[in-house]
Parts: sequence; structure tokens; C-alpha cells
Amino acid sequence: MDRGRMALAVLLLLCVWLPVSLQCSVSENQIGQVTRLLNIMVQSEKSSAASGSTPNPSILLALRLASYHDTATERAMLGRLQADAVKRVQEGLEFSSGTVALYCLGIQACCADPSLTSAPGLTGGKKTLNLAELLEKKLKEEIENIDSKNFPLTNYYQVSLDIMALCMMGKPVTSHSVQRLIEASDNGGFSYGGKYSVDTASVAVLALTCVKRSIKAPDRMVLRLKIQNTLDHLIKNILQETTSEGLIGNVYSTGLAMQALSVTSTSYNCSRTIQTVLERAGSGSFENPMAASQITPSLENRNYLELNKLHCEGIQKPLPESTLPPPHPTVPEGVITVHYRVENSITENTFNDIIDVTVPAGSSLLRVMEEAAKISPVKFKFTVEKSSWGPFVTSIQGLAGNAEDRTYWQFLTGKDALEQGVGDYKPFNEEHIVAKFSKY
Ligand code: B12
Repeated sequence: MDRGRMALAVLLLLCVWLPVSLQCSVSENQIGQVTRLLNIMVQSEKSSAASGSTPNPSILLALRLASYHDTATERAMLGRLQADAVKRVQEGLEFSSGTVALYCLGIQACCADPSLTSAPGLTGGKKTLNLAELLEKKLKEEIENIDSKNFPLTNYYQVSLDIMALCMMGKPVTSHSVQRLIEASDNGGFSYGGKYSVDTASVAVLALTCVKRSIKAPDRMVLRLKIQNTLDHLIKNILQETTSEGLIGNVYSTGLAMQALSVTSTSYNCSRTIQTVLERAGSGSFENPMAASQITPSLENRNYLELNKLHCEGIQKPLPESTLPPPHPTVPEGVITVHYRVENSITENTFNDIIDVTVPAGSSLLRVMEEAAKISPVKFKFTVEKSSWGPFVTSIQGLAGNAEDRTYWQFLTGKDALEQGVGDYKPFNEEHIVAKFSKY
């Protein structure tokens, strides 16, 4: 090829490549939306610390990956995570495998060693708690459950988090565990109630990419090849879930999907995705700090596989206070009526009860449910459990979902599943909300 042609070819290549790849992070004049979300997370951590609630490790990951920092809050959070890990282990409290994985990643992101987690109050002659070892044990239990019952103790999102965190700590991940994740990806294990979970596929991509990068021994080349095939397949599935506006899955899976596409160097129309995400941020989709934590890394083109390479010393750019006002969906006035139905057609004692509830406009679905329970407690009483995303509805009319039967209370508007939980979702006037006892 002569020089002229070569130059033309390079120019053409650049024309195709630039628009898809360059704009993979927010521009200078869009950074305000990111700092606003970072401030939401910092505030939520501060109030969680003040009220003695458990820390949220996903928030620490997002804060550590950002370009602006509130170092005092990050440092305090590391201490809270370490203390909480020790407390959970000592008091035998709930500590799911994925939570242990997120704690390990959070501690590592602060340049501390999860294998040497110490906290005041550590007793029994032990000076440190080995969280990496605990995670290995938790993953083993997940895999044993898959071996015997065909599904994990928790879910494949958490199994993926486990594999990613172990791999990031340089711990060996057995071929058997990786194989189980690959099989799940091939056999519909990443779907809940028939709906493909882009979030799960994306975390699996991060986990498998980490494992693939760590394979050096020639005798594990077959595994490497299998991983590559699965990655190709997962990326295809994820891209297939792109909407016309550029979201991947829904607005809440888009951040994780962007991380998956980034670590696999997949080209896609990233500027369109960022544009839509920023619009949604502007209209209030990410006010929940957990939602903010899963989107901000991608807005700055960062990903979880960089968590073990962060700098903890030296001056960090201080996080400015947000100059953007919080989104103001025009303050609604008056009252609204919501048609609320609770429905169970899968266990023996079926029921289907409807009530019309009137609440102030702008109320959450949780408020609607509370009103319904006040009016008709027998039919509409319910219980919730606190989680990183807010209140998770565990039972209605005394009927509780459970992991063994893989049942849960699903929330729909008409026939469509809600994209937010009952604490965040704000019904509109005359909306038909259904709580349906479902299988996943
Ligand atoms: C697995 C999963 C489920 C499982 C959980 C049970 C199980 N065996 O694991 C099932 C299928 C039951 C489920 C249900 C729902 N989910 Co879900 N779920 C997930 C997923 C893929 C992984 C969660 C996880 O294990 N995290 C890791 C562990 C370590 O963190 P954790 O906080 O301890 O996890 C627990 C909670 O997250 C809780 N949980 C799961 N989903 C939801 C949703 C809400 C709103 C709340 C408060 C809690 C909650 O269950 C997890 C396991 O115990 C996430 C994806 C994501 N990006 O986070 C979506 C996700 C959290 N779910 C989501 C939604 C919308 C729901 C539903 C509201 C859907 C619906 N229309 O009914 C319901 C909850 C309804 C209720 N009863 O209150 C959204 C939340 C978005 C938002 N802004 O609130 C996410 C982000 C998916 C998405 N991209 O849309 N979910």
C-alpha cells in the first residue's frame, strides 16, 4: 500500500473508531452530575455512620474509583467495614458470600489487606480476621449447593462477585467454580423469572475477565479458551439488550454493563449511553445511593478490575460540593388514587385482593402499601427487610418468599415489572399496581 492510501485508511479507521470509543467518559461540563452523585453517596455514608447502620461497600468502591475524593469519609468507611466484618463473624450474623466479596473489594480499594482484617473487639486470641479465607469458604458453599441442587445458595450475581474478589486478591479460583459459572451462563442461570439479568451477566464478565488475565500456566489454556468463548457469548447477550436510547438492560444495569463492555474492549455507541444516563440522572433516577454507586464508575470510564491498583497516598483531588440543584420533579399537589392488588396463584391457598388507596401525590409505593394495611390489615399486612437498595418486601398477607423455593413478591405496573423497589417507586394517579407472588 502506498503512503497516500495508508494515510486514507488510517483516517477512515479513525472516523469509525473515534465516535464510538472516545466519549467513554463524561466531558468536563458534564462532571457536575457525577460530583452530585458522589455527594449523595458521601452524605448517605455519613448518616449511616451517625445512626450506627451497616456500611454499604458498593459506595466505598464507587468513591474510591472516582477522580474526586472525600478522603476522611473514605478512611472512616474502611474502618467501619473492617469493624462490621469482625462483628458479623464474631456474632454469627448474616454475611452472604457476595457481601463478603464486596467487603474484600472495598478493603482492597483502600490499599488494606482483607486477609489481615483487624478491629477493636477482636477476641479469642485472634489478632486478625482472614476475610479472603472466609470468602473462599463461602464460595465453596455456593458451589456445593450448585453441585447438589443445581442453583447457588444466593444467586449467580453473588457467585460472580465471589470469583471476581478472590481473583482480584490473587487467590486461586478452582477450575470447577469457573466451570459452574460457565455452565450457568449457558443454561439460563442468569435469568430471574425468565428475564435475562444484564447485571448478572456483566458481573460474570468482570469475574471471568479477571480469571482469564490471571491464567499463565500452559496446562490451563483449555480453560482460558472456554472462558473466552463464554465472554464472547455474554457480550453478545449484553449488547442484545441495548435499547433504542442506548440503555443496556434497564437504567440500573447500564453501569455494570458499561464496565463489562469496557474490560473486554467492546466498541459500542458509548456517548449515546452516557447521554441517556446523564438525562436520567438529571431527572432523579439515581437518588438512591446504591443506584448512584453502580453508575458513577462507568461515567468516568472506571471499572471494578482496577480496584487493586488505586493510589491511597498523596494528595487526591478534593470532592467539591455539588453546585447542581437536586432534580425537582414539579412538586406534586393534591392526592392520587392507586388501585392496589395482591395476588397469589402459586401456593395452595390462593388469593386475589384489590383495594383503592388515596395518598398524597408524590408518595412512595411503600406509603400506598402502609395505607392499604391500615384500612384492611388482614389482607394487606406486609413485612420488609432492610437492604442496600432499601426496603425489600418479604411477605404479604402472611405469605413469605423464600430462597429454597425461589419465590418472592414481584411488583408490577399493569403487566410490566417495576424497575424500582417500593421505597423508591412513586405511583401516579389511577395506576394499577400488582404485588404478585412469583417464582424466579
Ligand atoms: C438477585 C436479584 C434479585 C432476586 C433476589 C433474591 C435472591 N435469591 O438473590 C429477586 C429475583 C428476588 C429480586 C427481586 C427484585 N428485584 Co432485584 N436484583 C437482583 C440482583 C440481580 C442481584 C442482587 C444481589 O444479590 N446483590 C449482591 C448482594 C451482596 O447485595 P445485597 O444488597 O445483599 O443483595 C440483596 C438485595 O439486593 C435484595 N434485592 C434484590 N433485588 C432487590 C430490589 C430492591 C428494590 C430491594 C430493596 C432489594 C433487592 O436481594 C439481594 C439478595 O438477598 C440485582 C442487580 C444489581 N445491580 O444489584 C437486582 C436489582 C437490585 N433488583 C431490582 C429490582 C427492581 C427488583 C424488584 C423490585 C423487581 C420487581 N419488579 O418486583 C424485586 C424486589 C421486590 C420486593 N419484594 O421488594 C433492581 C433495583 C433497581 C432499583 N433502583 O431499585 C436491580 C438493580 C436490577 C435492575 N437492574 O433493575 N432481585
